[in-house]
Amino acid sequence: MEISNLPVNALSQPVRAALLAAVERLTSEPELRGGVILGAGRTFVAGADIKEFGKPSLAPLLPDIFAAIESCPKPVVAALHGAALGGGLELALACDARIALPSTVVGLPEVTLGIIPGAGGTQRLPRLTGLTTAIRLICSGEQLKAEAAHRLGMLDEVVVEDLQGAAIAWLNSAQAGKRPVSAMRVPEEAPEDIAKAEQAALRAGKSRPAVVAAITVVKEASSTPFAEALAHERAAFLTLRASPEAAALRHIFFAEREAARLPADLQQTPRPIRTVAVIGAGTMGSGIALSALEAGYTVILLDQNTELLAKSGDKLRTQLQERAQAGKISTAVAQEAQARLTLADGWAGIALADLVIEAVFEDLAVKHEVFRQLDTHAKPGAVLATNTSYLDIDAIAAATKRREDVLGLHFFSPAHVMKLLEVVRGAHSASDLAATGMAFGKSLKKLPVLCGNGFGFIGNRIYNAYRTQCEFMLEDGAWPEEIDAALEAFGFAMGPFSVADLSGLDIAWRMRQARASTRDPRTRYVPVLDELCERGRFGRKTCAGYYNYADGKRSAGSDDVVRAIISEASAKRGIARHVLTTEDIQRRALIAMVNEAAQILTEAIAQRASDIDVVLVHGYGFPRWVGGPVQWAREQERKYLERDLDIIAAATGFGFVRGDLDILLKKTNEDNAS
Ligand code: 3H9
Repeated sequence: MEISNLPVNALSQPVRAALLAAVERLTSEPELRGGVILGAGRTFVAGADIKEFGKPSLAPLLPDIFAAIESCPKPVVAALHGAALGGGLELALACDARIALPSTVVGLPEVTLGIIPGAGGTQRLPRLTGLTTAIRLICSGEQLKAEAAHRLGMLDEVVVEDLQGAAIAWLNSAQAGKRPVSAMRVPEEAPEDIAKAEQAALRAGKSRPAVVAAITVVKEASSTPFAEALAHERAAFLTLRASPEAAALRHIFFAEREAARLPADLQQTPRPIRTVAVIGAGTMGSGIALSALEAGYTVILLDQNTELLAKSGDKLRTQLQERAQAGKISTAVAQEAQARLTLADGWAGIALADLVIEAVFEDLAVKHEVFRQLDTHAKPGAVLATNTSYLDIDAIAAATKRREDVLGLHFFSPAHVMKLLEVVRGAHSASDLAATGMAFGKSLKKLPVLCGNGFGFIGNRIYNAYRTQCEFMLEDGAWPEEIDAALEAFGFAMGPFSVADLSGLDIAWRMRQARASTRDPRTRYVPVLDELCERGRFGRKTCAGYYNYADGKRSAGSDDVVRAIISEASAKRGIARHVLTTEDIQRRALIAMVNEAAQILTEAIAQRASDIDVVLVHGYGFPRWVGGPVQWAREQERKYLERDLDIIAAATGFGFVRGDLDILLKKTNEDNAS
């Protein structure tokens, strides 16, 4: 039986009905001796149909179909190619054998959707792998290549070709027969090893509800009769599936895929890119070069500082070797990538580049000088990209005679690790540049998001509004550690003041100084960061910023100097410092993000609301399980959002711009799954 529901053969209701009918036919027709389950197209089965999750379940249900496969008197073998994930792997686990191609990927990624496997995965997997491995795999959602899964006992055979033939051969072999996994015993393991696996999974999974539930139910595999444990699994699955956390994770799953879609007028053939020149051999430029090398591009890294260039070249070669040693890329790819790297200390070096990405100092004059050189040295039709994070793309493009070739490609640091890429169109960017930038991003295995040209694009603009609101809260009465703790409790990877100390306060200080002349004196301005910098407190690198870092470790609270600076700022503004609760802090910080998000949508800086969530989750440590600021706002009662907007309007005072909540809260078809 071949499952055909392209593109990924999700197990939607018609597929389930057809699968059950096929099993019934196999059971009832005497001339049929066994069954092979295959997937059509590029993959076996990617799991249950996530789009059905927001709706009531429709029969037949997967657990019932899998029970029918196990109780069918004839053997059934699963032939796996592409991906066998979630319900797809559970289907394979309900069969009597599993045969796969080496490129097959298997896993139970349900926790990444805020749920647990709901069709026997928590009970069948540990019977094959043992509890410790099952806890690790189910709680992380890790996906394994076929060979690794075979070694763990999840697969019976890995064949290099003729998957279908191999599955039929298995049915005709002496070993063919009924081998229901549910009838197996879970292999014995030391209780302390199981406890260790449990603790590690809780730590890595931040004790999210799905992780906690998964551990409880997986452990039942060795203690509770199969049918009873299966019922517990199903109950936990259904409860989790209905939770706001699961809805948020589904939202971001679809939002990530939606972000790749361009409006009709921009869906053009991307310009061909084979050679990429990166200008600037600093951390950012080197990270971009590494990404491009790994993706198979010929890379020219240019810097006029020959010492820095040589150092960066050596580091790139070492990084490629290290990644090969860690198994992230093959040795052959690493060697071949090294050969594709050229170092250049003069502009003539970029003549062959199809795409040039500048990653030089964030200063308009410096960027102008680079773009003037690009005008002279880049070949006609080359894409001229800037990695600026704040500057105006059009102002940068003004330095060239080919404004139509200029595009923003805003990478996040470290550029070879972070998946997010903002692709920024300027007013004069040619209409094929968006498609070119998006295709280039995808080829680097990144998550490209299209943005319009405006201060800070999507991410930095929202983060700036959030950080500014946190600074207001400092002046109003909260200490840095209280604000950080509140936002970390909400789920941010780090609070804003810890982030600031980590990235260095001097960068923001310089930027503030550069913009000081344009600042309207009536706008609320918190001078704390400037005061810290004037005292040489630049953050972690100077062992002092908003916090002290004696011995490299952060002190428990802010010290007296910091408190005095903050208290003085409050006094100067005539504020009687008052307590802000954790909830006050969280709501003010979030509504500041939401307000900015609404403006970004109105100004069409973002194509769609869900793109904003993708940017914040992937670039700024916003908790994925909340789904992003837009998803958060849509879960709130409107009257509280309005109240919070009033609060930040009053706190901000002069110049506050109130975003249009209607545009933000309006659900569009990108939200079909949540
Ligand atoms: C589950 O199984 C629960 C069980 O325990 C059962 C309980 C009873 N459903 O990612 P792509 C769409 S939970 C519906 O771009 P790729 C996707 O939106 C499930 N739609 O392709 C996209 O649509 P569009 C556990 C799905 O080649 C299109 O397919 N399984 C599903 O880069 C192509 O997707 C998972 O979590 C789905 N399950 O990657 C696996 N999956 O074209 C989720 C995909 O309209 N899937 N779509 O944008 C994946 O990880 C990747 O899709 C996969 C292919 C690796 C398979």
